[in-house]
Amino acid sequence: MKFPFVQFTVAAVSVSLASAHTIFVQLTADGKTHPVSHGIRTPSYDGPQTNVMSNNMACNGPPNPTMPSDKIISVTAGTNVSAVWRHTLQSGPNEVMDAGHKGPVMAYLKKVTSAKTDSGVGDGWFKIQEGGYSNGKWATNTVIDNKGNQVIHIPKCIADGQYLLRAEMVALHGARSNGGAQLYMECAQIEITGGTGSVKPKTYSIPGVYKSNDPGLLIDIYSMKPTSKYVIPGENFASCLCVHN
Ligand SMILES: [Cu+2]
Repeated sequence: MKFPFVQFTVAAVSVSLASAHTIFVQLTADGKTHPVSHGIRTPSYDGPQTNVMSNNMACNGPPNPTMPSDKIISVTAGTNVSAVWRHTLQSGPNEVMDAGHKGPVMAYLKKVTSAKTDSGVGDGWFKIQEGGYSNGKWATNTVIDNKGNQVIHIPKCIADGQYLLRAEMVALHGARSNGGAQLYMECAQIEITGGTGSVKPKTYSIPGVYKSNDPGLLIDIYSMKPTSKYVIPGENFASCLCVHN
C-alpha cells in the first residue's frame, strides 16, 4: 500500500510546481487584517515576473494585469505589519505557495505623493526587510509555515506620508539558468504616521536594483548545503531601517 501512495504524492507535487505561484493578497496593519485586495494592486493571475529590467518589476503587471484600488491603509511607524501571501485571491491560509518554491523574501518602501496613482516605477525604493537562507531553510518556507504571513517592521525613523509597500517572494527552483528566477510582488498603498523623519534612506530604482546574474538570482539551489552562504538580492539598508529575519 505504501509504494503507490508515495508515487502518487511525488507526481502531484511536480504537477503543482508549474501552477502553484503566489500573490500578496492582503495586509495586516495596526492589528487589523484588511480584506483581500483592499489597498493592494492585486493581479487576477498569480504568475511571476522574470525579467528584472521590466517596469513590471516594481508593482507587477502584464502578463499578470493588476487591479487598481482606491483604498489607502493606515500604518503606524515602528510597528510590524504582515503581508499575507496566498496561492490565489481565493486561497486560505494553508494554501500559500508550493513548498518547492524556495528563495528569499524582501520588502521595500517608496515615498510617493499619491499612493493610489504612483506607478512605483523608477527611483525611490529602499529595502526594509529581508530573509534569505539559513541552516538549510529558505525564507519562503518560513512564510509558508507562518500561514502566509511575511512579518515586516515599519521603521520608526522614516518620514510620515504616503508610501507604496512592495512585498516580494522569489522562487529559485528554476534559477540555474539566467532569467529562471521567479519573482512575485505586489504593492500596497499605505499612509505612515508616527515616524520621526530622522533618516533619509538611500534609495534605488526598480527596475534596476536587481541584475539577472546577481548571485542570489542566478544560482543552483539544489547544490547548496545547509551551511551554504546565500546573498540576498538588492541593496543593503541604512541602519534603523532593517530587521533581519
Ligand atoms: Cu510558481
